Amino acid sequence: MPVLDESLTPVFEEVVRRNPGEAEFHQAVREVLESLGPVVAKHPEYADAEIIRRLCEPERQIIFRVPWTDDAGRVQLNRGFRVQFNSALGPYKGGLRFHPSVYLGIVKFLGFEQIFKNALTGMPIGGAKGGSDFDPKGRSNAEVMRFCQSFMTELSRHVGEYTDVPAGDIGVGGREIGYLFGQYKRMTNRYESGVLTGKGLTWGGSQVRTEATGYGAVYFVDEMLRGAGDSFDDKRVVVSGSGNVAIYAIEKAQQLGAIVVACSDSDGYVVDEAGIDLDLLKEIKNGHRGRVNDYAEQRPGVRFVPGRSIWEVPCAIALPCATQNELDADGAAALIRGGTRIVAEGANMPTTPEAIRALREAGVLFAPGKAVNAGGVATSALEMQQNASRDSWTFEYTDERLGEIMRSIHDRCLETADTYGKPGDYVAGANIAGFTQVADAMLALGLI
Ligand code: NDP
Ligand code: 2IT
Repeated sequence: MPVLDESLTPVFEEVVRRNPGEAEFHQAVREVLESLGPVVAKHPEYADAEIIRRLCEPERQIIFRVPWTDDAGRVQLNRGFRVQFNSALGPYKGGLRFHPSVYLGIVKFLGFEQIFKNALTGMPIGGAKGGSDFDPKGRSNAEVMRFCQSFMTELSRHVGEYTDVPAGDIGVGGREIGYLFGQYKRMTNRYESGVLTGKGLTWGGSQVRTEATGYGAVYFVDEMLRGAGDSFDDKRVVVSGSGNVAIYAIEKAQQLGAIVVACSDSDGYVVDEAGIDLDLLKEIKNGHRGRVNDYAEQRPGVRFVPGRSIWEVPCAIALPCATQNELDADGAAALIRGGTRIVAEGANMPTTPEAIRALREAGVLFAPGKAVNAGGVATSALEMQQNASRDSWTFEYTDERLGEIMRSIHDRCLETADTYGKPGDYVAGANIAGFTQVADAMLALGLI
């Protein structure tokens, strides 16, 4: 493991001691702290004000019971979370994840990452995350609705357009945001559009929000390629996952001339040497909530490989777009063997620390999720802007704004990395640029 700056070691040890058993949260904190050595050396005022220790402690953590009834009339029980991590830059902002693996440590890692990601967007939004261990798979629409209504019955006390603005994440898409918004509206008797983002286009949503994370990730990689005098044209690309982020990363990469040869879900991956047929994939995933295995069955010549790592498929560019720690040391070794030149994280923390180290040692250009996937939350902030002015922008205009934001995040990462003596290091650039912006706001706001 890279060593932490001497002054940051006790901070990290305190985080581990105060948050026992939360391995993903420890991992996310450590990754940021590893970048901050040159920052604390240059800015003693941060240490004097205990900025880093305060940043690692969420402002508020809410855990609640979510009872609901299934279609057979049986009582079901889940646990709900909202971690309001930092509001120095604006109202808390971040997604909700519904997945059986959700527990406090996952919500805290995601909320912590969100602080720096949101700062990088340059928009006035703080960091938060929430969710539940509810598993939407195999549940009817009516069950998902009853769950969402029960979840929002408690969450409504803690959110609001000036307080905390949730959105989607794994297992939470347009359907869930609709049920959540409906229940909030009913409980408050207010059509408060700005309380949630990712809304439908006919009731306050923004153009491009659905596509934003995947498109944004590809815009970011396009800038990385441009820096090397290269482009997506004819590049072999592998995208893990087949949900919201993956689908729109595939779409934009294909529009820019790439050949996306593989995607996956938690059952396995498919290889389609001719390039993924996105209409078919969308129909299966969005239309029927189906599996990539169904894709292989419906398309001649496509292989479904169950239970193995997608990273064994050779590619020039790998975009992990599924979930945390999905790309480990073995995956990194396979990518290096397959000739991969760029790994950019569409998901949050999909690459393990060991894998990141191996990739960088092999000279693979690596860009972290908090920069690469920031287009989703940035477009959420554009949705909030439209809601606040009761306006709605065209697809083209919103997409142009997204492109500008991604280019500016890319350049800011590289400029910051340069300033702190780490040229070309996207991880250091993203962590330091996000951190210093939040830290300066915290200093200005006094001891809060
Ligand atoms: P979706 O629920 O739409 O899709 C998730 C995809 O990842 C599915 O294909 C799913 O497969 C796969 N997946 C999820 N968990 C696992 C797992 N434990 N093992 C293997 N595969 C898994 O979610 P999103 O596309 O919205 O999110 C994907 C990633 O992007 C997450 O890390 C999320 O935090 C991040 N992100 C999302 C943003 C957004 O705007 N939606 C913004 C920024 C980041 P299966 O169906 O089998 O579960
Ligand atoms: O991880 C993320 O940035 C998201 N899931 C999107 C958050 C948002 O508020 O749009």
